[in-house]
Amino acid sequence: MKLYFSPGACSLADHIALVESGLPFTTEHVDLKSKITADGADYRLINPKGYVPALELEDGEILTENIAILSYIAAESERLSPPEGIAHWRVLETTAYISTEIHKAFKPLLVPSAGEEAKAQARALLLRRLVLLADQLGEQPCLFGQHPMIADCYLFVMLMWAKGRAGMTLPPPLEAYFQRLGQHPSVQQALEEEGLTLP
Ligand SMILES: N[C@@H](CCC(=O)N[C@@H](CS)C(=O)NCC(=O)O)C(=O)O
Repeated sequence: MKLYFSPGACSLADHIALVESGLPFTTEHVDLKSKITADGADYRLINPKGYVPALELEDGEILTENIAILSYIAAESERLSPPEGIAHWRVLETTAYISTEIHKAFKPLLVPSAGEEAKAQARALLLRRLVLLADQLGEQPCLFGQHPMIADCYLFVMLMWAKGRAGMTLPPPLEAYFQRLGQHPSVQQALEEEGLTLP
């Protein structure tokens, strides 16, 4: 498998999940401005959506969208999500919440032309949505217990953005969670491979 990524982008969630899964994979950097890959290919011919992540499967199929890629990694590795039952759907439910309600809520904070009022509203909305995950986390090390699931891989990146790009102060349980996950070997490996340091 090959993950097309950009350092620190949401593709970092898939990168962490791949390391954590133990599955064999390679990565290829995509310049999101020029849409050219490290190998000099036109990324839009690989993924017409033009954004990362994209995962090239062993048979050459290209899979896109974080929720699909993370779910694929979990299914292939039989790790990172319970295989069946309500616990499986709870992990997917939280992964979808992170993608559609948290990831998308960053938009005004990433667009240079957005005004200060729009940015302040985005921070307030993000905080309200993150608080629900802090409540879900409670005293547990990870969202669903002892071990990271695909939702944790994604949430870690969103918290990294919240602290770094958005300059937000996290609710204390999420700050402690972020610090804990930041020390996790798979997270450290993915960060190192993308040349990143923690905010
Ligand atoms: N719906 C997509 C969104 C992916 C996305 O927002 N990718 C961003 C990086 S985090 C990107 O590549 N942006 C560059 C662009 O759209 O040109 C998913 O969940 O995978």
